[in-house]
Amino acid sequence: MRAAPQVRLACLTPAQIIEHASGGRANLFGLILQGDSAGAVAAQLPAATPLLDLNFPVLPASPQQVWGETWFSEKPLLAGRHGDVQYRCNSELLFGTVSLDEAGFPVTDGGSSPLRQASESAYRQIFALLDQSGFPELLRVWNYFPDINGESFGMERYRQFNIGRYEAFTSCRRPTSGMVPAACALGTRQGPLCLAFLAGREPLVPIENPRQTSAYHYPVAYGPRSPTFSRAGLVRLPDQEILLISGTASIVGHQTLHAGDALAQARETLANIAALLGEANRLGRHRDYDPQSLTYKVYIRHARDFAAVSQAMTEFLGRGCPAQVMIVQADICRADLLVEVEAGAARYNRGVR
Ligand code: 3EB
Repeated sequence: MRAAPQVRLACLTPAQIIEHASGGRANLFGLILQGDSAGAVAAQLPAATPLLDLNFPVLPASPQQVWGETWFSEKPLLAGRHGDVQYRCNSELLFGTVSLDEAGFPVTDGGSSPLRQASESAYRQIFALLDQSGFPELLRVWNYFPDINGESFGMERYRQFNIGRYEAFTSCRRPTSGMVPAACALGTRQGPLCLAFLAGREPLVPIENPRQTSAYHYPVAYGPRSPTFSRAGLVRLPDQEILLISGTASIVGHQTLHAGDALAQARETLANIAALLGEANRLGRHRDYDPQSLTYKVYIRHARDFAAVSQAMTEFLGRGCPAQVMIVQADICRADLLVEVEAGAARYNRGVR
C-alpha cells in the first residue's frame, strides 16, 4: 500500500471533518469551510484551529450545506498566534488564517480606503510572522472579502485590494513578480476580509501559463497595481511534492473570453488548467499530474450555471472519475467572469528519482 503524503488536501463533508478532528490520528492544519451552517461545524472543532468560515452557498443545494477544504498533517503540529494571525506548523509547513474587519481601518487624511488598508495590514502581519518563524516562503494565499466587484472611493474594491496587497509586498521587501505565491481572490456575501495561507522553508517553484499574460504583468487598464500571484506552483518537501493551481478563469492573454457564456468560460478555464498541468509535468519531480488526480474547488457566480459548469467538469474528467470536485457560489474578481476553478494535488516522493 502506498503511504499517505505528509500533507493532504481534501474536500470533506461536516461529518467527516468532525470525525477527523476528534479522531486524533490525522492532525488538522486548518480548514476553509463553505456553506450556511459552517459555524455549527466550527463550534465542534478544537479551540484555536486556523479556520475560515465562508458563507458561500454549496451547490447543489442540500439540507447539509457545509463542505470543507481541509489541510491535514501526519506529523505533529504546534499552534500559535501572532497579532491577528492564527497558525499551526509542523517541521515543514505553516498554515494560518487572518480575518480583519474593515471597520477597524477608518479613512484618514491620505484617503486610503479601509479595504486597501486592511489588505495591506493582513499581508504585513503574515510577512512579519514568516520573517521570524523559520517559514519565510509564502506559497499560497486564499483571499476573500465582501462586495469584490463593488465600487467605492472611485475604484472597484478588487483593485483597492490589489493596491494594499502590492504595498505590503514592497514594504516588506518581497518580490512582486516571479517568485510570488499561488492565490485566489473571491467575493463573499458579507463579513470581514479573510485570508488563509500556506508558508514553507523552501521557495515555491512558480509556474506560469503559456496561454496567459502573467497576472503581475497585467496592463494598467485592470487597475493601478497588478495582482501579485503566480498561476500555479510546486511545493517541494523532503518526502512529497504539492501542486497548487491558483484560481483560474476564462482569460487568454489578459482578456476575458466568452462573456455571458458559462459553458464556454468553464471549457476555456479547464483548457488553462490543462496548460498548467503541462507545465507542472515539465517542471515537477512527478510527471504524472493529470486532471483525474486533482482536488478542485469551483466558484460560480450564478447558481443557474451549475448544470453548464458541471457538464464542462465531466467533459474534462470523464464520467465516474474519482476526483473530488466542490462547487460553491461566489463572486469572481472581474465582473465579466462567471466561473473560477482552483485545484491541488499531493504526491509522495518515494520511488521517484
Ligand atoms: C485572473 O486570472 C482571475 O488576485 O489573487 C485568480 C487568482 C484571479 C488569483 C488574485 C485573481 C487572483 O486574473 C482572477
